[in-house]
Amino acid sequence: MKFSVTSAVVRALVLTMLILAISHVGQSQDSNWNKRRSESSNGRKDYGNGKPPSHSPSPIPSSPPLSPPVVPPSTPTPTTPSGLQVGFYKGQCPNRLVDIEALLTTKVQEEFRKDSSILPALLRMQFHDCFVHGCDASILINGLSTEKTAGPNLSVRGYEVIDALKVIAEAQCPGVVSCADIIAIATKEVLRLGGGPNYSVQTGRRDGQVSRAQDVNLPSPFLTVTETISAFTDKNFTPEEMVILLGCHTVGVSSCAFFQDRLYQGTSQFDPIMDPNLRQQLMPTCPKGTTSNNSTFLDQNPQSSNIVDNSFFVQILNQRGILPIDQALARDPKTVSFVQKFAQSASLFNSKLASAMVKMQALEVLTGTQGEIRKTCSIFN
Ligand code: HEM
Ligand SMILES: *[C@@H]1O[C@H](CO)[C@@H](O)[C@H](O)[C@H]1NC(C)=O
Ligand SMILES: *[C@@H]1O[C@H](CO)[C@@H](O)[C@H](O)[C@H]1NC(C)=O
Ligand SMILES: *[C@@H]1O[C@H](CO)[C@@H](O)[C@H](O)[C@H]1NC(C)=O
Ligand SMILES: CC(=O)N[C@H]1CO[C@H](CO)[C@@H](O)[C@@H]1O
Repeated sequence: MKFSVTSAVVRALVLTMLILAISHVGQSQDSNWNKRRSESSNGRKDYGNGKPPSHSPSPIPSSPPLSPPVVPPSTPTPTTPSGLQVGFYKGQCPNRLVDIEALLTTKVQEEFRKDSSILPALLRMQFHDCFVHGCDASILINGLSTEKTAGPNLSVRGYEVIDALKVIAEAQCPGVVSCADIIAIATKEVLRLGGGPNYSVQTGRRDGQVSRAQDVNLPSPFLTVTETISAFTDKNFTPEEMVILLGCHTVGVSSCAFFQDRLYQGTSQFDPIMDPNLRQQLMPTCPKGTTSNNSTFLDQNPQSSNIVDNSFFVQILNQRGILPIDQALARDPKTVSFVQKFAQSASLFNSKLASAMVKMQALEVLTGTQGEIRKTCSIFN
């Protein structure tokens, strides 16, 4: 069950993170992203014909081409069974008129305009946080053997965005807004900005006081569909909800290590059914027998690799999935009907994604007097 990357790959990737802190945008993690992005663009150049490679750090159009269905707002809402509610922070700041959630949302919009790759970064961070110890910001804690240091964290990015949001929260509303809620608010907003549903995000989470690398037991991309269903059932998700949540792979990238062996005959992972054009395109990006730090888009529709839409499902039906588990969803009888349904209906995917996100963001949350409100998101009080 445990997700393991060879130490060589881990070292290579970590080294890259350091080495690549050179390019355009200021922060190192963004620079790393830009590097990976331009590598991906090279991959894309091989794929498309005559399409110029994009070296723009923000290839997502600022107003997505889709008009996502708007989930009706439910402003003053009662507390849900999880203990969360919409608008928890209304009137909670010393200046009762301060709408802290709105201020945070505005900052998220600014950050997204600067670097739209915070969309996949935060989505993945939210998943990793919620699936380990619930959505309690335990993934943010710095330390020698905290969740952050576990293998699967490797490409989790976006920590600096959360820190910037926390600074705003503490300035306006000291000691009130949890880091767990900041992740949730930010993830909700980037999902909308990327073309996804506009749902009402619930708040009222408290921050956890435990973060241990040994607790990180996220599903590996090499599991079977049956094993993955079982991992999601453990968290109370149906197979359909699992398929929807894996639809978050409609944005973001994967490094070679997770799909390289599908390309080459003679490896145990060799995938003879993969779309031959995709294989041709990926082989130079991830040469056989190397541990390349290159990456490619999880959604191989070049028009929507960073847009939240249902094209990921169309791609996997066309044998153009990247991660082994993503491709497996479109082949396994337990999940293929869901994949077909979402491939056919963008609006169905959008509305079900909204509910699945609300559910994921409420996973094993701490509320009331549980946990704490961290002063600094990366350090326990
Ligand atoms: C069985 C469940 C899942 C597995 C095995 C899995 C695995 C992976 C892997 C291997 C990568 C590539 C990481 C890298 O190259 O370093 C990835 C990326 C990503 N995952 Fe998942 N994932 C799963 C579920 C989810 C869920 C539920 C979400 C969101 C709700 C999600 C969102 C993302 C995003 C957005 C990226 C791209 C990150 C980036 O571009 O920085 N994943 N995932
Ligand atoms: C990562 O790739 C770049 C080129 O894309 C290369 O210069 C760098 O040395 C690589 N890093 C590692 C650790 O392999
Ligand atoms: C998103 O939903 C909120 C209510 O939850 C609403 O106030 C806002 O106008 C909506 N935004 C867009 C762009 O539809
Ligand atoms: C990265 O990918 C590009 C093409 O997409 C390729 O030319 C280059 O050799 C790859 N780098 C490594 C280290 O595999
Ligand atoms: C950002 C971050 O903390 N990354 C850590 C992920 O885990 C590896 C070890 O597997 C650490 O070396 C990284 O620093």
